[in-house]
Amino acid sequence: MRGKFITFEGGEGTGKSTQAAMLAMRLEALGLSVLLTREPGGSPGAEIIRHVLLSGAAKPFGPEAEAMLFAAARDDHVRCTILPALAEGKWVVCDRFADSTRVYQGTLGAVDPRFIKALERVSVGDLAPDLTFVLDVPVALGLKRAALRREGASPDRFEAEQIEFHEKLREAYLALAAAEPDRCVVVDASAGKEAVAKRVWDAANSRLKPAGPRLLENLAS
Ligand code: T5A
Repeated sequence: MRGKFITFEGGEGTGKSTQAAMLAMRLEALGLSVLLTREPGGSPGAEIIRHVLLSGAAKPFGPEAEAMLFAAARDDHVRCTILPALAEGKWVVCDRFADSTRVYQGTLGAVDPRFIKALERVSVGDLAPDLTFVLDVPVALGLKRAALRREGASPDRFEAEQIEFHEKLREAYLALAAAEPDRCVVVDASAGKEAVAKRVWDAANSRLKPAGPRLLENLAS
């Protein structure tokens, strides 16, 4: 049976990597087989493209070129990592996916939505997340957390954008989630890690009803 595909989205420092890892651990504790991955990256080819994108080397070529590079990375990631894992019945938990291109390059970068759609068709095909968490925090808090995570290193290509960029990013994610309520759940991620993880777990449980071998054993005993 095909596994489930869960993605985490949101602005900088909203806690996506943290919550993706915590959810993966909880699913594994049920006895499910889980793959934790991220974008840009998640496959050897895509990790090379990640380096080019986050260094800012592609910025001078404009948002269309960056969108193509994100799509090239995604194409490799989907084919080499995500689809094989889902076919093996694994649950795939992914830190960012196609919504990031819709929001960063589409809404913020003003790339033509038809171009974004065409790239998505080529790189993603029929694959769609079963559930997407949009983590939401006030911009100042997200940027503060992202700076803590960097531990003094310089901000990457997108963290270095102005505060207005991050405000628009937040609005764009909330609009995206409102447009697809069956797939997207907005989680207020300004509380502590454990409190946010509980909100994520409650939503994953009610939407996807994960039942791994250990849960079934417990119910039977
Ligand atoms: N991008 C990506 C595009 O433009 N288009 C695309 O198509 C794609 C896929 C990726 C960049 O590329 C852009 C978007 C991004 O700018 P990245 O390095 O992967 O770059 O950056 P982010 O995904 O933004 O990751 P961040 O690390 O900045 O943010 P996270 O993952 O949201 O936050 P996380 O979990 O690393 O937490 C940050 C810090 O906060 C702490 C953590 O311990 C950590 O120190 N923290 C909390 N502290 C208190 N309370 C909580 N609840 C906390 N949760 C986490």
